[in-house]
Amino acid sequence: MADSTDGCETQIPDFKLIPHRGFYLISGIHSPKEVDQIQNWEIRDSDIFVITYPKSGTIWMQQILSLIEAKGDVAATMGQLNSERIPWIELIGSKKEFVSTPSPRFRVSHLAYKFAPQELKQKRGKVIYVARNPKDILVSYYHFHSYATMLETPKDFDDFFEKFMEGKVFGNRWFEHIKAWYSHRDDMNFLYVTYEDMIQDLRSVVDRICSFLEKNLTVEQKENVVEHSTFKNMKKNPSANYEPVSSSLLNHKKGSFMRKGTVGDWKNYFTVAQNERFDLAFQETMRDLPLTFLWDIKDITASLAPHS
Ligand code: PPS
Repeated sequence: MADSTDGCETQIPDFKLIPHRGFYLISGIHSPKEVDQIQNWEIRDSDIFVITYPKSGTIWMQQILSLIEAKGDVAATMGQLNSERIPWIELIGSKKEFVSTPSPRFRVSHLAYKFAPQELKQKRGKVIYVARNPKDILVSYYHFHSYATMLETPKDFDDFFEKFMEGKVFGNRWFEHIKAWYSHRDDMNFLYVTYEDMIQDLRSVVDRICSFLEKNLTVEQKENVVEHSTFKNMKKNPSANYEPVSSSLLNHKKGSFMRKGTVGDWKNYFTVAQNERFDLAFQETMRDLPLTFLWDIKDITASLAPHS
């Protein structure tokens, strides 16, 4: 079905992107009517929402939070997918479970700021926004479009690059997603974390999250949280890497959720011209936001090196 108001629509075999109030949802997975109701959800002070643009480290934060709740005991987190322990609010039918879940309720969302519960915007509950450098997001999302059956497989990288820049993907334009959430940070109990922070010093990020959530963990418990949230360990943990998810949603022959887990993979994909275009869009859109990103794994190694 075409949307005459913004003229954008993408057809895919089983699922399709459906424009709804200027934001793409996925038919069969999201219901525009239910998404519109989210703003009226009653929020408890103990609720914790993880907000991400796709491919920014959602599953990683789900793993960290699950482990913090379990005080580092990985055995207590096994047997349930990360998305079952910390579900998406935008999926069809999510409200019923949200209402019946005892506190503290952990949830994730890729939705734009405008769809968020009003009470969250009045400092009820807490928000952890995970951001990632958008060039690596683009590459990760490109691969995910071949792996996830609910998303249209791109013709090639150039084709996906254009779609991402135009925002013709679930999540729409990265620039607008982060801008809206971040510029309203003072209206919420808000913690901003980056994927690159987590790569650089996961232990410090765990400390920051624990103090934000007022969780008292021992040194050993925090070390266990870190240990079981590393890329290497999550990759071999079926509950943390979506291995058991049905092939009707994820085509495990075409990829894996835990793909590379690094910083700077975009350099293997972007042409010089694409990089220049991206930088220009970044400078134009982000100039009012005090946000910086690490774009290369070498920047991280350099910042960890002892200062002479
Ligand atoms: S989704 O589909 O939006 O929920 O995907 P999301 O979980 O946000 O992002 C997936 C990317 O995060 C990487 N990842 C990690 N990197 C480093 N360390 C750990 N522990 C980790 N866990 C997940 C995952 O590999 C995807 O990135 P790419 O670049 O594709 O590897």
